[in-house]
Amino acid sequence: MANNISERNPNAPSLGRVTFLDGQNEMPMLEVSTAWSTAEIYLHGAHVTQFKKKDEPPLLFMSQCSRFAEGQPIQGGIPVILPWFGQREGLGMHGFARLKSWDLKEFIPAADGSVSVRFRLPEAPESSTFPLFSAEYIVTVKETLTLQLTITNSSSKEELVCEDCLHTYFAISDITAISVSGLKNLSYLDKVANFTRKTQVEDPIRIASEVDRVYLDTTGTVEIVDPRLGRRIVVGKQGSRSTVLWNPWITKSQQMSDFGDEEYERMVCVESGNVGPNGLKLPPGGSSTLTVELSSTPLA
Ligand code: TA6
Repeated sequence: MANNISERNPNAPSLGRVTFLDGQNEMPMLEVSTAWSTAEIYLHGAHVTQFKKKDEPPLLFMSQCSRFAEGQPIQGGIPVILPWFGQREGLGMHGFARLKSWDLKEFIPAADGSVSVRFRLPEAPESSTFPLFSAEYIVTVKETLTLQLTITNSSSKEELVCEDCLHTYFAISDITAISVSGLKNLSYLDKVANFTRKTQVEDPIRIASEVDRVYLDTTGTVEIVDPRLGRRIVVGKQGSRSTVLWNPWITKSQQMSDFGDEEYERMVCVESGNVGPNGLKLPPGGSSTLTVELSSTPLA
C-alpha cells in the first residue's frame, strides 16, 4: 500500500480536492471533489447540502426556500440532529448541533481518491442542560457518501441520555412514482396518528399522503427506487436502531416557511439514528458512533 502520495499507484483515481468557498449568505463552506463525485458541506451544522455523482442527478434535496442564517436550520441536505430528536418544550426542534458552526479539524485526501473531512462540535452554552459531551463528525466522499457521527460522554459521573439522527433529504423525481423498501414487518410510531404504534405491512411502501414514521429496533438497509430517474438509492447504516420515513405532503409543506408548497413532490426523508425508545444512554466515558453510507445505482 503506497505510504505517501509520491508512491501512489499510477492507476489509482486522481486525488480528491477541497476548496473553501463563501456559500449562500456568505456562510463558509467546503466543496469536496473526487474522481467520482462532488459534495458541499457548510460549517454551519457541519451540514452536507449536496452530493452529486458525475453521471447522475444530485442525490440530496435542498429546499429553494432554505434559510442560511445563524441560529436557523438549513432545510434539506443532511441535518445533523443531536442531542435530541423532535420538539423539546422551550428548547426547539431537533437539537442544537445543526445550529452551531462546527470546527473543521482536518481533511484527508486519501490515496484511494476519497476525501474525508472531520468536524468537531464546539462547546455550546445550550449543552448546559446535558452532561458534558463531545461530538465529532467525519464525512467521506468518493463514489459513495459516508457519514460518521460519534458522541462521547465526557462527564466523569453522569449518564448521558440523548438522541442522534442523520436526517437525510433525498432528491427524487416524484413522490408518487417512488417506492421505499427494507421496512417490512417492523414496528413503528406513526407521528401522523399521535405516535400510535403500528406494524409495517405494505412492502414496498408507496407514499400518497403525509408520512411521518419512526421505525424501531431496525438496523437494516433501506432502498428508494425511483423509476423515472432510473436509479436506486441505498441507505446503509451501523450504530443505528431507528429509521425515520418522512414526507410532509401538502398541508405541512404549506405550513413550513422555509419549504416550498410543492417541494414535497420532489423529496423524501429516510433518516438514520437512535431516537425515542431507541435513544442512547452512555455511561461516563462511553461513546456511540452512528455511521450512514449513501450510494446509488442505475435501475437495471
Ligand atoms: O423527521 C421528521 C420530522 O421530525 C417531522 O416530524 C418534521 O417535523 C421534520 O422532522 C422537520 O424537519 P426539519 O429539517 O424541517 O427540522
